[in-house]
Formats: sequence, C-alpha cells, structure tokens
Amino acid sequence: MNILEDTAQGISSMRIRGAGRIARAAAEALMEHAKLVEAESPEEFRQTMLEAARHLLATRPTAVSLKNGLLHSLKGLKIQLPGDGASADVEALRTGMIEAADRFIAFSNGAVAALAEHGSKRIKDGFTMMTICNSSAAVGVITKAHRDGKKIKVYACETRPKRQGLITVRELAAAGIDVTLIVDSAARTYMKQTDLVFVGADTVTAQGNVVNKIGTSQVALCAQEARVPFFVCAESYKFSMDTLEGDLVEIEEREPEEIADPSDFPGVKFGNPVFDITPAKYINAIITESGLIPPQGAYDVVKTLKEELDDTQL
Ligand code: RUB
Repeated sequence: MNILEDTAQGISSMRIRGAGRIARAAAEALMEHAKLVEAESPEEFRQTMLEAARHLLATRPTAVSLKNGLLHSLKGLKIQLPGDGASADVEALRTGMIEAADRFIAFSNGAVAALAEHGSKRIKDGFTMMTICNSSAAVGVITKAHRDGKKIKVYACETRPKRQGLITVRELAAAGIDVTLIVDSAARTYMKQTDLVFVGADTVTAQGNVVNKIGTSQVALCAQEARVPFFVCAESYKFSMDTLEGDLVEIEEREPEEIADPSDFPGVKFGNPVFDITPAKYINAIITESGLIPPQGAYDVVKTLKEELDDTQL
C-alpha cells in the first residue's frame, strides 16, 4: 500500500489520531506522494496533488488542523514556474510541494514546543492539573512544567469510548509525572483537588468556542463550578476559517461498536458523537504558539490565517 493510502486508512481508523498528529501525517503523506507522482504537465501534477489532498481530507471531518495542514502544504503549488517547458515546471512544482509540506511539519512541531513554553508558565510548583483525552499540546505543557523542576500531579480522564486517556497516563508516567487515571464521571469529584485544567482542541471557531473530545465541555462546566481555570492548548492551524463565514463544525459520529456490540442489545440505538463544543464563556484562555489569548481573540487568529491561506484552494 502506498503512503497516501496507508495514511488515509491510518487516520480514519484512528491508528493516527489527535489533531496535530493528523495534520502532520497528512502533510507528510502529501510530501511523499509528491516525490513519486508522474505527470506530463504542471496542470496534471496540480490536479493529482489536489485529488490526493481531498482524499486525505475526507478521512475525518472534525479536526480543522487536517484541512489547514493540507492547505499549508498545497501552497507549494503556487510557486512561480520557470516556464522552461513541462518537465522543468513539473519538477519545480514537485520541489515546491515537498518544501511547503516540510515547512508545515517543522512549523507544527515548533508550535507545539512554543505553546508548551507559554502554557507551562501558568503551572506553579505543587499544582495539580486535570486533562481529558490525549492531546500532544496539553501533554507538552504539563511535561514542560515537570522538566522545569516543578513538582506536579495530574488527573487524567479515561475518555470513553476509545480510552485515549490511557495513552496520556502512559506518556506522563514515562516522563516521571505523578499521574492518576480517573473515569470520566469522576471529573467533578476530583475537580475539588485540581488547580488548572489543560485540554487540546480539534477546532477553534472564530467566536472562540472549542471543539474537542467528547466530555471536554463537561470538564469545563465542572471547572467553572469549582472556579478552576480552564485552558485550551491550540496551535494557530487549529482555528477554522470556515467558521468566519458562519459554517458550523461537523461533529464526527463513529460506529456503535466503539461503545458495545449492538447485537448484544436488540432494539437499542447507540449515540457516539466523538467531539463536543465548549462555549467560549467557560474558557479562561487559549494557549497558542504566540502566547495566551482570550477566546475572544480567536477572531484575529482566524483573520491572520485567512490572509495566509485564502488564495489556496482545496
Ligand atoms: C483527539 C482529541 C485531542 C485533540 C488535540 O481526539 O480530541 O484532544 O485532537 O490533540 P481523537 P493534539 O483521539 O478522536 O483524534 O493536541 O495532539 O493536537
């Protein structure tokens, strides 16, 4: 199987998961595909790359990082062509694509590290954090505080049905952090002993609302009730340009088998939305690679992203 197909299958089956990882994997698949594509003309090369990007985009609907990562990579098709004839032009496009995808991957990794730097400053020695699901950005913030020598504890929600919380506790324990796995319904109980909440994001809307793993909004409500600051860790490519035009974010609904075997429950319907929306009013700040912004600042991030990516089509 080629890397394009393997990555597409990996993302839809969730072997590759998490908004940042999906975006980087898609950019890498596009880059590898660009290396192999045979095209007679620049137009054919462009068309083939666009089709590949659309194929990757169709794998999961909610995380806008996937679309933005692909758009960042497709900027490579916009370069000035030498005009030396079809084959030189195809080679120029190929190089452009490879470089643009590579730039996005490096930018994304750098953004996660910069975000960790900013977010970890909010963590004081002796603090206890809570998180849900497995967000590389949120884990990055917490582990940075630990690496800086702060003595911290973490409550990690299990995150039914796919239990990504198990990945989080393994990562934090491997880093040497004092971590406790809790079931999702224990979030309110443990919030009383929590100082800060850090979660990731699949999409941030222009209005500052955050789409993240199902259950995130309940954790936010518990944090609000207990007056515990609630932080979202989101690199700029997780902000959605489409929401500026009023589009709603599609919430992915996955198979019932992730919850239980439907054949064991004749006559029972299953609901398995895998993301939910945390309204801006429950969010203290969104941590980006440029620093902490109030959720109301999301509009400006989206505007900047639009200026950067608007001329690229997908
Ligand atoms: C993952 C999830 C993560 C965000 C952010 O959901 O909701 O919190 O994607 O992750 P799933 P990161 O497991 O369904 O992909 O910070 O790693 O980008």
